[in-house]
Amino acid sequence: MICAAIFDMDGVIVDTAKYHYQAWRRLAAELGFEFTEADNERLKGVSRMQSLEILLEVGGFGGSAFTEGRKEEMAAQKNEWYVEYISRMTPDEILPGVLSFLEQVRAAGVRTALGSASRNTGIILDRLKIRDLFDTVVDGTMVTRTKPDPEVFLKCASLLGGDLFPTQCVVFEDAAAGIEAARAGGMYSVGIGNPDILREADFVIPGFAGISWWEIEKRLSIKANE
Ligand code: B16
Ligand code: MG
Repeated sequence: MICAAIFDMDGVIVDTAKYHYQAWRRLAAELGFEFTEADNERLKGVSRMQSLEILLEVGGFGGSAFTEGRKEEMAAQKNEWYVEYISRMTPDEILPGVLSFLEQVRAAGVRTALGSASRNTGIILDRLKIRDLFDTVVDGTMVTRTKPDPEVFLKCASLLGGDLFPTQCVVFEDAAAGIEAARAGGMYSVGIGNPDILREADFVIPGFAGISWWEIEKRLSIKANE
C-alpha cells in the first residue's frame, strides 16, 4: 500500500524549465554561442553547477577554460537572472490538474513531500502559494548528493516518518535522473512527460490533467503484484 507521494518540483508542479532556459541562454549569449532548447533538455533535474558544466561543454569550452571562481560567478549571474524571472510567477502557473491531484492524495490520508534539486524551491512555493500542500519539503540546500543519487527522496521519506519503507513511497518525476534516483532508493516512480525519455519509470503519464489518485494507486498495486 502506498503511504507517501513525493513530488519533484520543476517540470512536475510547475514549468520552471522555460525560466532556467531563458537565463542559461542569456549566459551563453554573453559567452558568444547559442544554447538551444534541445541542449536545455540535458539540464533537467541536474544541479546548477553540473548544468553550467554541460552548457560550457555545448559552447566548446574545455574543462579548464575557466577557473572555479569564474564558474561560480557565472552560475551566480545565471541564478540572479533566474530569480528575477521566477519572482514574477503567479499561482496560475501551477501545471494543470496538480492542485486537485494533491488534494485527492491528501484526502486519501497519503503523506505528501516535495523533493527538488532546486535551491530556489522556497521562493517558488511561496509564489505559487502551495507550501501547505506538502507535509515536508526537501530541496537542493538540504542534500549533498544530487539526482540520480536517491538522497533527496530518502530524506523526504525519513522526514515524513521513520516508519515508512521505500516500497510504500511513489515519486513523481519529469527527469530521467529523477526516475533513476527513485529506483535507486527502492521507491515506485511515475514519469511525467515523454515515455521515451522516462522509460525506466513504472509507468508514464503526460501530466496530472484528468488523472485521479485512485487511478495511480490502482496501477501501482497492479505493478506490485506483477
Ligand atoms: P536551481 P527539480 C531542478 O529542479 C531543475 O530540474 C534543474 O533544471 C535545475 O538545474 C535544478 O533544479 C537546480 O535548480 O538552480 O534553482 O538550484 O526538477 O529537481 O525540481
Ligand atoms: Mg524536475
